[in-house]
Amino acid sequence: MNNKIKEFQKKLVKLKLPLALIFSTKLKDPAFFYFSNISPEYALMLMSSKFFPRIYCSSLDFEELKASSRIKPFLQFKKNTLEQIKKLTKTHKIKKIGVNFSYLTVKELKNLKKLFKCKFVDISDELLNLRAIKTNDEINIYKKACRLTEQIWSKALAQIQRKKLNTEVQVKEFIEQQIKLINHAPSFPTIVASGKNAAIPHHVTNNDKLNGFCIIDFGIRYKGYCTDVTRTIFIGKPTNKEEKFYNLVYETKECAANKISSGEKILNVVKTARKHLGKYDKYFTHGLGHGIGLEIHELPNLKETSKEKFENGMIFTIEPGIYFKLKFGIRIEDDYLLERNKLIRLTKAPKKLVVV
Ligand SMILES: [Mn+2]
Repeated sequence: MNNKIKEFQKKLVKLKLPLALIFSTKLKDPAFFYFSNISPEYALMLMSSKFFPRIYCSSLDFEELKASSRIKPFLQFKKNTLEQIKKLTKTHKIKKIGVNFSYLTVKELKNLKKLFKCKFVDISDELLNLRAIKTNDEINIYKKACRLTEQIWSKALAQIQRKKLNTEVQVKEFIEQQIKLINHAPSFPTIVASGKNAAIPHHVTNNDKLNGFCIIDFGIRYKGYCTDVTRTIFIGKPTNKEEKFYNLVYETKECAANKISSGEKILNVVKTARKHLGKYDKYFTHGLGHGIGLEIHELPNLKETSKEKFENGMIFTIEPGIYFKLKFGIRIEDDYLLERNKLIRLTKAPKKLVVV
């Protein structure tokens, strides 16, 4: 992560920002964890464009986090810490300070403005762009996280096949229990949507009995990083037409994946996927995918309005779906890594519809 710190410092120089303050407060900025490997209750990271950063951490978890912090010096946050930093800005004639607007409350920013007589500049885009390109360490974490995610799914599927799990909520609870058993957490509340419910992309899992197409969308948080996969299976006997719809969604995912290379415009890939759906395009009502990382939705955003290009080191989902209101829905989502201009599928949704 030291390279990422250097890269960020270069961005600060470009922005003519000699100083950035990254806070871990109520809103827990993931950028704080990104650089330091810790997520304190209350702490401040002082990031200068020239010097290695330092952390001021409140006494609450100071001793515990001191050892695991990647960033040293690791100092105690005291009553006068902000005053001292203010003095520093005066001595060095600093007029502008970068802060992450996405992770400060309005009140926190207001208080900062009151104390410092400086201009505060939003650095949220720079931080997000930095995080979009994964380091080798992050890639290794992801490979493991995706393996664990697949194992959890295999266990859940086996239970569904044995008729041990018969309702949406039973599947959700089983998956989340298995995630806890290996000492991890779900990256978001598991979605299980079956029958008509599957036509609602973010349906709230309920007690309905599994029937027809069944969408299961879940992920785990492993060492801070989120996976996100969706499987669609069929309970009962699908018609030929229903099987064809599954194949169409699967092929759309493959078709998008085949188009991806470093330097390819994201919007072109989205257009290719939509074109593949043909007349069913209008039933595909959400984005094609999204970057994943410390947060479940990160850059790149696989949307038609995107102006970005795919780059090596990006980890993202591809998740086409079609939804027929009050009838059924299908979504297939895998996690991918673009590495050395090769697209690697980190999770593997089955090509053939799984029928239970
Ligand atoms: Mn997703």
